[in-house]
Amino acid sequence: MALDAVPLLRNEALTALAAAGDDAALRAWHTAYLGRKDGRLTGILRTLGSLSIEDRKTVGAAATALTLELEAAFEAREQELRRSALARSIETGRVDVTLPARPHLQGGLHPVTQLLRKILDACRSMGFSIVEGPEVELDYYNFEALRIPQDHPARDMWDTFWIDERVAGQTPLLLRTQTSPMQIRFMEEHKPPIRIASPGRAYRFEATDTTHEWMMTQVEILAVDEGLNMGHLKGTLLDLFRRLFGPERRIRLQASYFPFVEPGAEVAMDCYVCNGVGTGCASCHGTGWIEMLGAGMVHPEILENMGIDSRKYTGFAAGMGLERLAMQYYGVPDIRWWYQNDLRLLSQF
Ligand code: FA5
Repeated sequence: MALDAVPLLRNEALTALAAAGDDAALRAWHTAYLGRKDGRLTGILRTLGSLSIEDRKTVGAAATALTLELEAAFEAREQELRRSALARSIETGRVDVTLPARPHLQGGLHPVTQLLRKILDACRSMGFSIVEGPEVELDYYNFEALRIPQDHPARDMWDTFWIDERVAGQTPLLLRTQTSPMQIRFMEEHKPPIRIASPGRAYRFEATDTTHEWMMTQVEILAVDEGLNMGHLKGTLLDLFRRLFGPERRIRLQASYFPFVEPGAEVAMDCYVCNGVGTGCASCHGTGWIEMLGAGMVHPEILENMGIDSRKYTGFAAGMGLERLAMQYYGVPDIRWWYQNDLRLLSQF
């Protein structure tokens, strides 16, 4: 062994220690130079026996001194690395408590759903039960049982999405064009007194514009009992609209035609923007009135078909489209905006 082995090893070990940049490198360095089994210093101590007594003393003392020096240097380097790791983590994980909080985006109910809930709440408090029915419907319920037979011109009032599949032995399938089929489905199963409100989607094969969508939400109202007349229909609708649009609202019934009611009516409400004045009002296009829904007295033939004695019982029904109602309620000028899902619009409600 060369006598300068210890100083050479010292230089090499200290250079390598300065280059060890993390915990793993530090451990590897310790094993390589100070390891009890295969460490380089242990290697030098093992070969002392081959030296003269004089050299053995010198080299032995130098090796012992280097062991102490390297252990101390190791500890110092270890602490240095810990300090800089801590400083780094403080720097990168710094929290600025003075920053304004990020807004917490919260979802909300669609305005049409909000209005639907208001209407159903009002219906419930007037004694109506809520029932729902299928959106994929049989021609029988959507048309035939409502006195709209095949080839009847009144079918033109409802542009229909037809479904290719058929149920064996049944009339064709379609996407219901209105919620009125629920009148039939309910009267098949229940006898008077009847008071139901039936909400749900209805579909029409429609060219869309500012007031026409191909999908809409309707609420159907049906009441069948002894002695019901147009006065009850009018009173119910007036109460409903006053609850929604304010206690001073008035409504107007105009004769209209739906095959399943007699008499039938288009119901309008006085414009709540101009209070029915009309002149110059964009909301009601200067008429003072806003068309709200179709309604009428349930046709006696339908009651009889459902096994309800039409000499004893009478009924009224109404069907309203919520997207148009919501346009009035929230002051939105284009029906197509509801389902474009633009958050700039929807987040306002
Ligand atoms: C009917 O659907 C009848 N079932 C209403 C009825 C029920 C009459 C019970 C008598 C007794 P109508 O097609 O007019 O009627 O539609 C009713 C409402 O749905 C309209 O007043 C309108 O608010 C809405 N509506 C109709 N078509 C569309 C459409 N394409 N887009 C948006 N809303 C529509």
